Amino acid sequence: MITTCAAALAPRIALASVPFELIAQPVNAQILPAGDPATPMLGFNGSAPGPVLRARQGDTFDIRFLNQIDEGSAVHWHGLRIDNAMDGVPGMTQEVVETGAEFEYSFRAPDAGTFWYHSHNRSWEQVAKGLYGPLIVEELTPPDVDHDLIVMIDDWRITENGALAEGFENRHDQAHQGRLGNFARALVEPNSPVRLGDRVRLRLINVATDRIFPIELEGIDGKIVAFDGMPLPNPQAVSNLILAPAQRADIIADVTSDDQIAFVFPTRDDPYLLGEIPVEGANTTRQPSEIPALPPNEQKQPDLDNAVVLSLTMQGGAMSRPASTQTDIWAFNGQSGLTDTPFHRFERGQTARIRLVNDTRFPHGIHLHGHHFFEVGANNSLGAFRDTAMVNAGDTREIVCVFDNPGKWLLHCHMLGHQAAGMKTWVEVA
Ligand SMILES: [Cu+2]
Repeated sequence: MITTCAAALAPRIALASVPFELIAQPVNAQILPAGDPATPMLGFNGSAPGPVLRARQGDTFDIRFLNQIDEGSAVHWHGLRIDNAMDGVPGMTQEVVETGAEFEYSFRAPDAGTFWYHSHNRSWEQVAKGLYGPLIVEELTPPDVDHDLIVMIDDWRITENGALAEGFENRHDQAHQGRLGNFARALVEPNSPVRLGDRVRLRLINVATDRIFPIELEGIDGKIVAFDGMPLPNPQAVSNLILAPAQRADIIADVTSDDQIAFVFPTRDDPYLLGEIPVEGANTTRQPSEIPALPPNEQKQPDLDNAVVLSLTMQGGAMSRPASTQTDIWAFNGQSGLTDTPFHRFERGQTARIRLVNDTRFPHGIHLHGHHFFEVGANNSLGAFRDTAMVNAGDTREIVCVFDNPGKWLLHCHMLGHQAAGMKTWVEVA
C-alpha cells in the first residue's frame, strides 16, 4: 500500500496488485519565494521533490518507474535493506532505464523509519535537478503525535533568471566541497499550521547533493529519536544537530512557541532561516509526558570477536597530495572509481569493523547500500545504527557492520560531486 501526500498529487492508492507509477519528467518548481520565477527542474509525477511514498512496516512497495527525462535514470531507495536487484544502481544491480522505458521495483519494507528515494544515475546532476522524494515507513504502533511532518533540506545554485546554474560536473566544485547552492530551504510536507502544545514528529532529511547542514530548531522542546531511519535506544537532546548529505534525523518534540517552529542554518554571518512551520492556536488537552523511544528495528548482533578488520582511506581533493595510483580527483585506498574486484568480499553474516580514515582536507559522508552499520563511539561502544557516516577532515571513525544482505553493494561518498569524481567502491556479500 502506497499513498502520496504531496499537494496536487493523487490520493491514497491501496491496491497491491496495481503498481504505483512513479514518472520522472521535466517540471517547473517554485523553489524561490512566491513572486520569483519558477525553476525548470526534473521531478517525479509533476513535482520536485517527488511524491511522499508511504507504507507500513512489512508492506510491499510496488512501483513502476517510468523514465520520461531525456537521459537514462534509475531509482535508489536510500536506507532500505532490500533485495539487491531492487537497489537501483545502474551497471551494478540493473540496466539503466533509458528514456521512454520503465522498470518495476517491488520490495518489502523491513524497517520502519524515515528514508528517501533518488536517482542513482548521474546522481550529482539528476538529484541536484530534483529527482528525489521522501519514503516513509510507518511503525506498526506509531508514536502518539499530533502531526507527522517531513522536512527536506536542500540547496540549489540558481541564476538571476531563476534557472538552475549549469556546470554540474565543475571540477573545481568536485575538488572542494562539491556543488554548493546559493539558496537553501527546508521544505515541509505537509505544510500546515500546528498548535502551541502540540506534539510533533519532524522527519528531517538532508537531500542536498553536497552541503552539510548544521540545523538549529526553534520553538520546540524535544528529543532526537532516530538517525537514518533507525531508532535510538535512548532519545537524545536536539543540540549540535548536523546532517551530512543523505542523513536523516527524526525528532519528537512539543511546540513551545505561539509563533512558529523555525529551522535555522547557523552561518558565519547571520543565521539563515531555512524554513518555518506556523503555529496557530493552542492544544489544551495534551498532557505532558516523556518523549518515548521508537520501537526498534531488527539488528543482528555483531560478532566482534571474529570481525574482519578493514581500512577505507579517503584520499585526494584540493590541498592534498593525491595517492600515486589514483586516476581521478578522489580515491579510496588509492583507487578512483569502481574496480572489477570489490573492496571486500564478505561471507553472508560476517561482521566487519571498518576504519574510515579521512586523509583529505574535506569532510565526507560515507554511505553503504543495503545495510546499516553501527558507529563505534568512545570506549568501543556501539553507537547509532546508520547508513551514512560523516567523517570530518583528518578524522578517523570506525563502523561495525554485519554484512547479511547478499549481493553487490555500493560504498561511496554521498557528497555526490565527490562520488562523481572517484570516491566510490563496492562490496560483495556472498
Ligand atoms: Cu566526499
